[in-house]
Amino acid sequence: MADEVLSRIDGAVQTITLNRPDSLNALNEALMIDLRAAVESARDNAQVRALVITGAGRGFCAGADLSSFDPNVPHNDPAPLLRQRYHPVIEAIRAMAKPVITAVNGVAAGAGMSLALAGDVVLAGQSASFLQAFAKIGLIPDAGSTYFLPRYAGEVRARALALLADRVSATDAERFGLVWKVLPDDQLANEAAKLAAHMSAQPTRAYALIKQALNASLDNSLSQQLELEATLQSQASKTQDFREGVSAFLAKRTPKFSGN
Ligand code: T3D
Repeated sequence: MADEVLSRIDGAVQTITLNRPDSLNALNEALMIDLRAAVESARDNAQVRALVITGAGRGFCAGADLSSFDPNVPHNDPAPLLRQRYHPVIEAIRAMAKPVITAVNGVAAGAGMSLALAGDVVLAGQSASFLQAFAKIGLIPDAGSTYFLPRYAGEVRARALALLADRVSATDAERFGLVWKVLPDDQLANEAAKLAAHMSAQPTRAYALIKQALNASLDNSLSQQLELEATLQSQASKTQDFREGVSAFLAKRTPKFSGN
């Protein structure tokens, strides 16, 4: 069987490529199992200090694979599948103590859009598009879309995107706050690799603590968030990279961060 997910490590960067191009990288069970394993290996490998997730071919990910659904047979309850296969991937990306870049090379639909939005930095090729496909087939947004959309795009856009299920261009997605940068298609892979290489040489422990603070931010009061910042800053200030950052600043040289 073809590898549903490709994974390679260059230096301190792991790149995971969804690899079912004929179906725009639709998420079947084998792909989800492999994706979870690849994401968890990136999380657990101390050598890896940045992760890129992208798609093979002209799509990023078309969401759940609909080809095995039989409209004449009651559909298996999706809740266990979501809990076992989708949630661990989305949660691992968000909680990972290293930066995750999603390089959206084509259409990101349904849970594929959720996966794209789970990244810490979302890059998109000019011809990429985003689609909350769920309502078109009588489902609701899952895999985190109802969490990400109002937080990133605001309530008004979240509701319209989810309910109307219109396909949105990369440029509009950037305008809505769903994408950090739109790049020419032929530069996306290189720019994602360059950004990942840069981020993999930054203070990884501080990055992890920044993610922790931002992950908690919108659920906290100001007082709670101030307290969390103080606690996490205390941890950041004990890292080798903090010492290195200040030493480099004072010596007017470029810091060399070890990630510790
Ligand atoms: O029970 C559970 O699993 C619950 C979980 C749900 C999570 C979800 O993600 S639900 C949402 C599922 N996804 C969709 O509804 C999207 C379906 N796809 C589309 O709407 C369109 O394909 C796109 C808008 C994504 C792209 O359109 P276009 O015109 O660029 O491409 P296309 O021609 O429609 O698709 C190209 C091929 O990919 C085509 O195959 P073919 O005809 O060349 O053999 C198409 O069937 C296949 N494909 C696209 N999406 C899926 C898919 N095959 C299986 N599953 C798909 N989701």
